Formats: sequence, structure tokens, C-alpha cells
Amino acid sequence: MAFTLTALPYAFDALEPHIDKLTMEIHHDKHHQAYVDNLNKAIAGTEAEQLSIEDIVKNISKYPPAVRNNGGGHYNHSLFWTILSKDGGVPPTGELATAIDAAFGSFDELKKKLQEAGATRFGSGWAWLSVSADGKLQVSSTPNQDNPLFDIAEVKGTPILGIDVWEHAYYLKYQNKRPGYLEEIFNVIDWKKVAERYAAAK
Ligand code: MN3
Repeated sequence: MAFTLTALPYAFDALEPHIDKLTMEIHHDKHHQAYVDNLNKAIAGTEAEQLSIEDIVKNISKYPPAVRNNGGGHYNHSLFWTILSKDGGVPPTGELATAIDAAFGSFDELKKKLQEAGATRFGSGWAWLSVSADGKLQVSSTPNQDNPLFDIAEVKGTPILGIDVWEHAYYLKYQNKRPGYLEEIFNVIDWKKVAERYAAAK
């Protein structure tokens, strides 16, 4: 069973002006599609064809680099699209807000840590908010298309928010100004979706 690319849950221009339409089109239709296609090629004829993407990335050390790069790419982008929304930008409430305050002191501190994780990731990668095995919130970053579910991740956990800091995620609008992108994206992060993922993960 081959993996397929799911349509974006909103229009390409839904996140304007914070994330521009052309970036969303190329990012979803070209970059994510390529991860899906190359993942399918990499696992063709192997047992991995029967597995979910979660089961593949959780045991990523068993697989060759093409599965690591493209399986990670497929998982990460599938998560990324769902935690963005034109109605985003409203800080979390309820259980997630309480957990953020307990772990980081305040929402603003969490935001600062995520921006720092994204800004200091050299080259391409992701900034993450994840839930550890013992239920704690943690911020980390990974190179390339790695993620906290990987059995070889430095900081392991269940990702509930991922911020793509590859240049393809922001270069058309922000050029070399990654910190500008990392400020603006907070206007479209859907913390209700992150809270749903938190409730399921902890
Ligand atoms: Mn990307």
C-alpha cells in the first residue's frame, strides 16, 4: 500500500500574509509530494509497505537513509499542515496552557525557546514541541527531516508541534531572515490542534 499526499486542509492562500500562497503551493505540491514519492520508491517491495508512517519513523534506525529522509519528510509535513490555520495565533488555554506554564514559566517563554531552537538549527531542520515518555513538555530541534519519534533522536518524545525551518518553508517571502519567519508563523499556529495532540500524547 503506497503512501499518498493528503490535500491541504485549507486554501493555499489561507495563511497570507504570514505565509504566502506560492510558498504553500510549492511546499505542499512539490516538496511534500517528492517526499511521498521517494518514500514509496525506497520501501517498494519491502515489509515497510505494510506499516504506518508512525511505525516506520519510530524504528528509523532499521532503515536506509532514503527512508529516514523521505519517511521523516512525509511524517513531519503531514503534522505541519494540520497545526497551522488562518484562525491560529490564539495562545492555548486549559490543560495545555497549564502544562506550558509548569514546564517553561509562560507561553512567551515557550515561544522564545521554540524560536531559538529554530533559529540556531544550522542548515535545514525543524523545531519541536514534544511530550516525553513521562508526560513532560520539551522543546528540541532536529536536523534535516529527523523528528522526536525517531529511535535515534537526541530528545525523544511524541511531537505535538513542529516548525519547518528549511529555507523552502520561508525563502520566497523572508529570504535569509529566518527569525522573521519564526516570528510571523506564530500568527497562524493553531494551538487548539496542538492541544488535541497534547491530550492524545500525554
Ligand atoms: Mn518543508
